[in-house]
Amino acid sequence: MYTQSFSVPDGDAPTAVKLVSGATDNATQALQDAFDARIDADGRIEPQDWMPDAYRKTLVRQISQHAHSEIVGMLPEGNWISRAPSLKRKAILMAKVQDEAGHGLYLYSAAETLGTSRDQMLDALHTGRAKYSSIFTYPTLTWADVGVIGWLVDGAAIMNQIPLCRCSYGPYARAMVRVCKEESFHQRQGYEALLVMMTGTQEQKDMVQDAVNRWWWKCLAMFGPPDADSPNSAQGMRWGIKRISNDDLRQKFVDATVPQAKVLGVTLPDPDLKWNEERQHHDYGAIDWDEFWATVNGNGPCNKERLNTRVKAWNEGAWVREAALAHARKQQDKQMKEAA
Ligand code: BYC
Repeated sequence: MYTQSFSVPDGDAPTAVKLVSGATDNATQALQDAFDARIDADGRIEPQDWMPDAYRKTLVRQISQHAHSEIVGMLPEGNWISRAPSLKRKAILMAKVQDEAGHGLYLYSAAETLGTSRDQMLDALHTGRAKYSSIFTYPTLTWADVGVIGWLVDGAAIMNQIPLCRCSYGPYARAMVRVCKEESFHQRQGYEALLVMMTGTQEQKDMVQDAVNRWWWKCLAMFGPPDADSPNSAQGMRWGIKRISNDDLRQKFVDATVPQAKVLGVTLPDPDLKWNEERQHHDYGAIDWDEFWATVNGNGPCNKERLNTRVKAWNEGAWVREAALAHARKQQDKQMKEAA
């Protein structure tokens, strides 16, 4: 399994990329130099520190998309809470889906420290301007999908997110430490649920294999476009936001998952998947990037359904937000009166 001990080697940021400068005068140049020096020393940037606009913008983009992915990610699995096959599985699934809501909240809070309000971020999601992970635009057709999401989707998420615990922006890095601990549990519970199904009837085994067949390629695409087609990677890595490239993370995921699939007794649906002795990695087949981009651009099988569900939840929750604000105002007035 993927664990907290996953380590990221130092010094693999491409130094050929120059740090983007926001400096327009000497005073700003001094701030820029201090920022650059801290990044080069692998230090942390905190909310009160000066930072170039482009760094701030990139972080808001990535963290808010990440937050949106967490809360949209609650939906495919949430659909199965009422149909979980036992009380034990229902309790586990409810806890997991609740954890994802928590991850969204830590991440919105981290993004808010950059000066963008939660309302602004949610408005971008609800109006279709913001992205969220391509993986959550696919339907969960059977109970085995819930196990496979835990094993593969959360597994891919951990692979991508453990390096983010060392991201240069402090609030994001700190949020990711807790997120990764919880994701590790999510991944193990998914794998365990599948192990149990694989000791069951032939119908259950077929269900697991079918779910693996449908999710495998989507999980490989989750890591984002190939490095050569990834417009944000070089700068993100130079800033210490990303630590490992999309392709390298994808390769780590494939290499870690192949032995897990063997233990589980399923086949990964790729005839080109084989160990390459020379590279000391697995080779794998071609990912359908046209499908990936269609999904990212809002034309995946469940994009509309996911957004409609989020917008409905937001609208129906208006009275809760109003009541909470009214209560907070009342408490504040009471405290002011008592203090007077
Ligand atoms: N889906 O230059 P690139 C979870 C976009 S939560 C949609 O490589 P970057 C979980 C990308 O945003 C999973 N869009 O970008 C939750 C960019 O578009 P913009 C979410 C994608 O930022 C609940 C364009 O493609 N994890 O796992 O350097 C339950 C070019 O890409 C995707 C995170 O968000 C995608 N898959 O790298 C269970 C982790 N991939 O913004 C599980 C944090 C790429 O320029 N984010 N795009 O318009 C990251 O690590 C990075 O943002 C990415 C992309 C690796 C995703």
